[in-house]
Amino acid sequence: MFKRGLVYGVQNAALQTLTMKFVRFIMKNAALTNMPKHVEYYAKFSPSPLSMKQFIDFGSTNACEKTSFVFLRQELPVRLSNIMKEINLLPNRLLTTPSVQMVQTWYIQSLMDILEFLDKNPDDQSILGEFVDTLVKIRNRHNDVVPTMAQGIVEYKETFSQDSVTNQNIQYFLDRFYMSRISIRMLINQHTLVFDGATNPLHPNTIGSIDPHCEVTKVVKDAYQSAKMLCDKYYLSSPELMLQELNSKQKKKQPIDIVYVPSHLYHMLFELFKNAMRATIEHHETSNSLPPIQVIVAIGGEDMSIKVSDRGGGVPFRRTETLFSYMYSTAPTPQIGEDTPTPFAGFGYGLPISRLYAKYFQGDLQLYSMQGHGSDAVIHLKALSRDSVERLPVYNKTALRNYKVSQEADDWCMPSKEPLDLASYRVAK
Ligand code: P4A
Repeated sequence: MFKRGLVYGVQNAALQTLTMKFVRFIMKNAALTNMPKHVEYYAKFSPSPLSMKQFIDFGSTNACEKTSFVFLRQELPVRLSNIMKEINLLPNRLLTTPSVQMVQTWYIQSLMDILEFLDKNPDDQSILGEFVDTLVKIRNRHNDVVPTMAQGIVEYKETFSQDSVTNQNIQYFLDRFYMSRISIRMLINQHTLVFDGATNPLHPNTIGSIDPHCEVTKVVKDAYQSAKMLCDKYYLSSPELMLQELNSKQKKKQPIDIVYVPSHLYHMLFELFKNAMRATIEHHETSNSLPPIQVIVAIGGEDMSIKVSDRGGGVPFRRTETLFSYMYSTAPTPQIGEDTPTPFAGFGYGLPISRLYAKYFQGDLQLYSMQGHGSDAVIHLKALSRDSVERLPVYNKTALRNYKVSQEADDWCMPSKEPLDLASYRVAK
């Protein structure tokens, strides 16, 4: 019995290895042979960035589902193909990991799904219905792209060195890849939300996912409350919120509002509050009072900015960049039973992806930390909707060149590990 089981186990393992090799071979060849034709064609087009005004016009009373359909069946293949070209430029050791191969097959499948609609009649109402169903299917297929890519990075890190060139290359690719994903999901969300017939009963005045009068402090309070709930759960206390609004541009005393996607703003603020709370609590472990988190919301002629300040002791200046690094913040998923840290903050890609959300409509997210004191995280967004235009990666010669950077010597000296004793050096000379 035992022997047969063992033999069977060995055969099974060998068979599995062989099957995996075969699957990878097929997937790699499928990716390399089936893809080029359509991808090559659509990657020659540049994506067309939309402005907030265009998003709103697509989704307003004069909204035309037909126009949106005709636009998307061209624009989605263009955005998918542009980024698929960049996936193909990843170093082979990363490109051939099962995770990245999986993501690549999702992109191929979704491209094929949309191309099915090329020869369909836009005046046929049932075609428009099928298109919405296809978009929903595509959105669901790509739900787990972020953790799957992260798994690919883990696998790659195990076999490759974590030098700064590798870090820069991964950073460059993932910033563009995730920005492309944010934009594709935005297009899909707008079409499916606007043309599903019903208005959102909770937010009757939103246009798809856009709120033409997004009250910033409401979102600040929501995000603070959610982070506070988590924080109370894990640490049994939480810092207070002090909120100040400075309205110099719009009518004074009126709440500040902008044309924006509330879910994007919430995502960024929730992340910043979790970080600020964690730093505050861990820095004041021994004292029995916590300094509050101070938030300032300000608007001027060009910018609407939100500053989240804490007195959590800050991080060394040298480390602020690593807080935004995909490579350095990718840890293997903790094994069950191991000493798992509290899943409160500091996991995964919170900061880098929040910064992408800010940049998506021409804003930014910056962290100014003073070690020994605390951190200021600032979200800068455009105050005017005409300045809020999608910021999209495009595949071209410049992008291609950025994937071909090689490991060359730095043009700045490395500090010596054991500094010369200058005094004795001079004597000796
Ligand atoms: N000090 N300041 C911050 C952190 C520390 C901080 C921190 C130890 C570091 C990592 C982390 C969460 C917090 C902050 C506000 C921020 C970011 C970092 O927005 O006070 O998780 C990765």
